[in-house]
Amino acid sequence: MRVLILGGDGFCGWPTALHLSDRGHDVAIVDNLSRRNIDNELEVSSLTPIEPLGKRLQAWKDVSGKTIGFHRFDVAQHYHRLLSLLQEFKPDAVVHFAEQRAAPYSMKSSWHKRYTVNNNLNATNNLLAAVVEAELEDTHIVHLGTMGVYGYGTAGMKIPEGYLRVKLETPDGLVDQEILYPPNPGSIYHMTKTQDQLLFAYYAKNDKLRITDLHQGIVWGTQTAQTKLDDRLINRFDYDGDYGTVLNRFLMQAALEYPLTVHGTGGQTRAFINIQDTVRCIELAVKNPPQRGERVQILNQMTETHRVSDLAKLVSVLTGAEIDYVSNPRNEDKENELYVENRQLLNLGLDPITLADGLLQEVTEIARKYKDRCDLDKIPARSTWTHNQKPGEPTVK
Ligand code: NAD
Ligand code: USQ
Repeated sequence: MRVLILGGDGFCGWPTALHLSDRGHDVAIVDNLSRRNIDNELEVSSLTPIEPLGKRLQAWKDVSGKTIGFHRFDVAQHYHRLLSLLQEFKPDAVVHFAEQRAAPYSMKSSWHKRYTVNNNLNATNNLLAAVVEAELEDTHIVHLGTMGVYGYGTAGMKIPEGYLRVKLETPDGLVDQEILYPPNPGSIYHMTKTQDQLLFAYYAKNDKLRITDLHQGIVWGTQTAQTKLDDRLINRFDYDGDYGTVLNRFLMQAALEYPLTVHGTGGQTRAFINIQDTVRCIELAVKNPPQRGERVQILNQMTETHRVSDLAKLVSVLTGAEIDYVSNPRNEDKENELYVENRQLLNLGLDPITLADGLLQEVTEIARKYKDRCDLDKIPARSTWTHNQKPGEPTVK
């Protein structure tokens, strides 16, 4: 298959590009390197020493003999570049990662809110409009969405895969209907993903585009079978207060003997998936498109749920790290239960990696290896959701 990967230099996109290339697909990446520029803006870098994309691609050629193409442009702004690339490359699938993905970054200021909305919604709409204009009737669009579109409190109900069955009261009595699960985003970033869903639903209905939306949980881990093959292929590891996600942050903090920064009481329950399962799920999704004219295929891409305080205790037992309960910089429920349906990817053959599989140790070792690259000042989460909140500064250091 010819697969175009939008956002292929990022944390999920890079290992996906390698995985699909390894499986024999003809892969090309589009990326505007905005993520690397945001590192410059925040004055932070990946804990792991990632190479420039040109070096990464040369390393992959040296190791595998395979070539991955690269096109550097902004999907949200350069519509005609995207259109002509689609017309030339004629991809069987486009995997769309090219969005600003950090909730805290999206809440930093009015500029960051507007940037996130403009970037994410225009990237998605440009892709959909260009696939229609290029008349790529069979091209399958696979988008990386988020579990956060659902909100996390469901009063004990299992979150279905995208759609909710409801009964409509009509003059003829109750009528069954399926609707998109009511969106309930917890940040401007998550809100853009709920709006992406409407764009997908509309283009699937009006233009019969074939679309899969993967509602992914929090990704943890860093390396995959391919990124391990050569130091120059190493994947990024975000640890800072804006981009670092919770479990990777705890593992990195433990490696540095820095108290684990639990927000509030840590009663929030979230969905998780290891990066190696991310790339496998995307391959499964690419291979299993919906038919033209079908509704958007929505798959919950997560393998387990954990409460943040339980994760902190687990990492503490594993490593001896202290736990610090810091004031929560976010506006979110203090605690919630979370039950998630994820049968579709399991039925397609996903065999999940879990926290119990020994990988926590492997990630801690990577963090230990590169701990000298960490800037301790970048660890606290300082973006707050509202003006009157206090940032999550540690109480102990
Ligand atoms: P990332 O920021 O590491 O990667 C995104 C890539 O897209 C970057 O390389 C960036 O430069 C590029 N990009 C952004 N806007 C672009 C544009 N307008 N034009 C061209 N390139 C652009 O993020 P990630 O962690 O790899 O996440 C990828 C996707 O997966 C995101 O859409 C995110 O919402 C979703 N996701 C991530 C996680 C996670 O835990 N990392 C969890 C669930 C869902
Ligand atoms: N948290 C802490 N301490 C920390 C960091 C986070 O207690 O040091 C808490 C947060 O308050 C939150 C939870 O951990 O309750 C998760 O935070 P996170 O930063 O790990 O995840 P989130 O902001 O939800 O975003 C990440 C990715 C995003 C993706 C989302 C999937 O950055 O791209 O969409 O996970 S999900 O959470 O399922 O919506």
